[in-house]
Amino acid sequence: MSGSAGSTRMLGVALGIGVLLALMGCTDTQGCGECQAPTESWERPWMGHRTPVTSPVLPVAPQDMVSQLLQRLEGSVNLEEAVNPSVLLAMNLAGGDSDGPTHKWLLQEIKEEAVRRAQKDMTSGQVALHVLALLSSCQDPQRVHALDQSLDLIRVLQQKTDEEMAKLEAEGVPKTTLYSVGLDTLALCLAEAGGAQAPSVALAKQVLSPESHLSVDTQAMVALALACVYNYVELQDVRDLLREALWTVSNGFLDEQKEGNGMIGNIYSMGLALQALEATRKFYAPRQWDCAQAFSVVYAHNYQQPMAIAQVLPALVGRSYLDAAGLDCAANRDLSPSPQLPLSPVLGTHGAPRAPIQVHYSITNTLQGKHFHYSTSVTVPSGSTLLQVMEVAAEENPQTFSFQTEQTSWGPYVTSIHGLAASTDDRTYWQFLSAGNALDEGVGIYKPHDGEHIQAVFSTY
Ligand code: B12
Repeated sequence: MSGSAGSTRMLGVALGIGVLLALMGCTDTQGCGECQAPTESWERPWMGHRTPVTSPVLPVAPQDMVSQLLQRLEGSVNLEEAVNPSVLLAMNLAGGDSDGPTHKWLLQEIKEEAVRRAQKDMTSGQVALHVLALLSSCQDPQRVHALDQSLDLIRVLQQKTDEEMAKLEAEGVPKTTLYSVGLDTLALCLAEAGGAQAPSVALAKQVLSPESHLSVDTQAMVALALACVYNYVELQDVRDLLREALWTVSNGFLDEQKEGNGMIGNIYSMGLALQALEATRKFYAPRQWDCAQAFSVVYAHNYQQPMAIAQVLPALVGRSYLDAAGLDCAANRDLSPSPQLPLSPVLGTHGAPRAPIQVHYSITNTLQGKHFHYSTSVTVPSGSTLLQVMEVAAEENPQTFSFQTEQTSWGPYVTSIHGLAASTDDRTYWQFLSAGNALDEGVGIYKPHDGEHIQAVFSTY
């Protein structure tokens, strides 16, 4: 193509985008989610009216980054492993090909898993994630058909949310976590089912309580839930409470972003924090969000874990989990990954043998039963994960350093060390620290450096 023909076409594309942006009502040219589709409202029988938040699939991040992450997400789907509803949710929000085989397989597995496990051994948050994944696939969660059975997943979610709330009211802590209660509330609200208002009030109170120190991830999930419920609530005092909580969370995030040069929490909380800031604009208005600064932090990171990608991708296309129920499933999806796109190389798996490093590893329990503290030093090839360090320690001294893991959506989760198991009833877990600071990655991906001291400390949450 000649230079002038090429630049004419480029100009045409730019003008086309300009017209599109103008039609969308975009207010600036920063390209990070300023654009909102025209909204409409309709009557709801159970809670007044709501305004849908159906923003368009407008790639606000560079298109090739979105396509690459989407491709990585689809590539992570493994027929041998448990399905992850967050992956389907993100694929739908980011405009992945809903007719593709991966998408169809995921949807079918999610329905089957719901029918098989929802009433047995799923937590409320897991049920909520299944509801969100189904809603984003234009499926009715009240009628999930699979394995010759039919299940009302909303009813299950309402029951599990009631259990969370009963414990929260009686003991000040939910059955699982406030993060999950946020997910429950969001899913009930988006499904337009009853039961979202009471938990939203409890969550808003938690946000505003000076005693509760909620993580960025939890605050973000709670903000998404409250922003949804706010649209339905008519009682003035409830609206005021939700507005105050949303103002508090969103302004806290904006302050933290300013202090941290764009970072809110850590790199893995950015996905939900961006989603929350996108969904709560009216609660911090007239304050402006320097979204370009926050997005630049995310652009600089090469996300690999499917869960991390699943949480950040919606924000990169200007959407949030709040859009899960408002997707036009019949619309033409044009963001599906192009098969030719090269993926970044997986580093450090082959080539020259890696130099050995030494890692100091200790395990401590001063919380429960017989207290203990053991230390060791292990030598592993550089680039080894903490999990590999722990495996070498356990091989060398199984009596002391044996441990167990459980596969989760974020990778291997350490459930027990030296025979001492974490318990959801007691709210205990094995926490990992380096030089006294909690690691912000799990053992499956964290790579200690030479001479590093890693501590595993039995803790409460
Ligand atoms: C609640 C929570 C916890 C709780 C879980 C308690 C419980 N029984 O519910 C506690 C406090 C125990 C916890 C611990 C840790 N967590 Co945590 N956790 C979360 C949080 C806020 C919500 C997860 C959730 O409930 N999801 C909803 C449910 C329905 O989905 P689920 O798939 O069933 O969730 C399970 C897993 O997520 C698992 N889990 C929770 N955290 C982690 C961390 C890792 C590495 C793994 C493999 C699994 C795992 O527990 C959940 C409940 O069973 C997320 C935030 C987020 N953005 O996702 C961080 C998050 C997943 N945790 C994180 C981290 C780093 C940890 C720790 C490694 C911290 C540390 N330094 O020790 C430890 C895990 C150590 C270990 N033993 O292996 C990071 C993971 C980042 C990454 N790239 O790997 C996140 C994203 C927070 C962040 N922004 O840094 N966590």
